[in-house]
Amino acid sequence: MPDTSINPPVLDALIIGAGFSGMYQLLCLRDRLGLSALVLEAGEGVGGTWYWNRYPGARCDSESHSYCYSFSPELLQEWVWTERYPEQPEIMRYMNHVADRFSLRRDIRFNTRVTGASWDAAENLWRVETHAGQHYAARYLIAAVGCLSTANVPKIAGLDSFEGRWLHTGEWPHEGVDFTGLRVGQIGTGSTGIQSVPVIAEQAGHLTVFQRTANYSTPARNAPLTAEFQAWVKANYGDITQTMRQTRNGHWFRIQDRSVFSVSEEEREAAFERAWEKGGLQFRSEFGDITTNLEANSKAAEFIRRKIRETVTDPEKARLLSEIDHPYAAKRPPIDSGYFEAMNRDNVTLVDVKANPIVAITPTGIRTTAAEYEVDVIVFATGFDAMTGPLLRLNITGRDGLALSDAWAAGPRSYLGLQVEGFPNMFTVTGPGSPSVLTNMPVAIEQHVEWITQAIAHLRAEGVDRIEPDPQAVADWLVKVDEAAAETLLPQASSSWYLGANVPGKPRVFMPYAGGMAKYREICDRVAAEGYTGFVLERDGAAVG
Ligand code: N01
Repeated sequence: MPDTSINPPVLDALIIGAGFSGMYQLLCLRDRLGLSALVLEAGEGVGGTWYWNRYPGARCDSESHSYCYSFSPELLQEWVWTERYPEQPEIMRYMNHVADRFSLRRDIRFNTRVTGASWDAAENLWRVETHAGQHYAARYLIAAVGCLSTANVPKIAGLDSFEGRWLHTGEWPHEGVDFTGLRVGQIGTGSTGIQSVPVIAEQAGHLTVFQRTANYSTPARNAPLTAEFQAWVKANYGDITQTMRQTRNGHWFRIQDRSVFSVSEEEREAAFERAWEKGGLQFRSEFGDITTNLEANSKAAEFIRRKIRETVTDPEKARLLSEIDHPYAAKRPPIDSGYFEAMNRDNVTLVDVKANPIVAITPTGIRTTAAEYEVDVIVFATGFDAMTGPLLRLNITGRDGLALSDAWAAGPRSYLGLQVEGFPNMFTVTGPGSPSVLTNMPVAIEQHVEWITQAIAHLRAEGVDRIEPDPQAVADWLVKVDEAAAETLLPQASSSWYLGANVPGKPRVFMPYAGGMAKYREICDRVAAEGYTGFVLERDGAAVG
């Protein structure tokens, strides 16, 4: 029950998180709607996921000119990206620039971790508590906590007994870590692990990589941006932004319509080769059916496996790295800067923990069913309790004392990934059920933030005091999310975090909406244009409209 004995001033909106989502949500509600809005942020600074993910090699897999806000033409013109893929410090400089340029800091409370939020039905407001015992109250609660902000440290017996140091990539120390001469054990070979291996290997005395599931990766081909490209981007931002809003996954490149089987074997090979040389996530855009047709996918998959085998000189390492148990891009495809090449270093060992699982951390290392590996440092590149984890740890209680953890006991349920039944006036930015992690995130974030802003403006204009999804709309949307996933190969990767498979005990539900960003935008726009169909709007306890 909310503590109604404490009565802080009632704000129009409380936003949790000062990453890409929370910063833009603040700007929209405060500067465009003129509302009183405040952001509560656990970190000392802005940046969200990028604030915490400072691990060696941390770099964005989206290209820099597309991994930014598009709402301000002036900002697009004045900010200059220096590399094809921005490194974490460059993204942080950008986020800090945005915070200063739009005077956001004055309405962000840093070092403030939300520990509870509950709906006060009598007053129609959200009451929020922080780790320091502060109380806040607001008409609207907006969870802008990101999808990948709850570190997943596997519960391995003996971790407490480890005498060395252990770290998770998603909670990396700000002062950095000096691996010089040390024996490092890295667990995990997802997008993060694939980025960190080459950098740690350069510094460490020895790096032992513990691989559970082998992963496809294509070369990033990062490079400084030329003045010519920078000028081209500035001159064409209008078109680039337009394309990003129209494409399935919010990137600036289009996925070609043609089938893998519409060209001869030689042409296909040449196309894959060109894409490999070009580098980046664009590899999957060469043909339209790579992500939907298993046979078409197998052509791309085999090409990548062959490249791995050609790059990695040790036959056993090459086998372990290229025996991949899922279709290409059925898990989020990593891109790398020398991952497979790093495997050729004398100081890098690869351990197959699918065949011989890790059973314990000992005081001096990591023990599998086959052997013990002595290490000084353990790096957990083991990912996140993705999508639901960041929301569940807020301890949210909705209508009639319903805890979000109970509402989602069998998996996340939402309407459009924007609202949860039983949680009036609460919005989630890029929540489960929205395209979110399947897209270039800033595109998904801007769409959600703008939709929420427009919805709140509508509610205020119409004197509506509650909005909540209709149960039938939630049930129908869940079916649509399932159907959209089933039209792709995404559910076929049994170890995917999209399915919650990386966290023991987490319900296996395909969480993001795979129907594409452009289609999703259309659906959301239609819902708003038709008077917020699928939502229940109430004024003084009676349904409106
Ligand atoms: O996490 P992951 P990540 N024992 O969950 C392994 C985004 N990202 O941090 O596959 C042994 O993908 C696990 O094995 P398995 C991007 O969306 C973006 O790498 O579960 N191993 C896997 O190998 C990405 O998808 C950028 O069998 C264990 C690894 O740890 C998402 O973040 C850059 C284990 C975890 O891989 C998450 O990537 C980097 C255990 N107990 C990341 N538990 C950008 O460019 C887990 N693993 C924006």
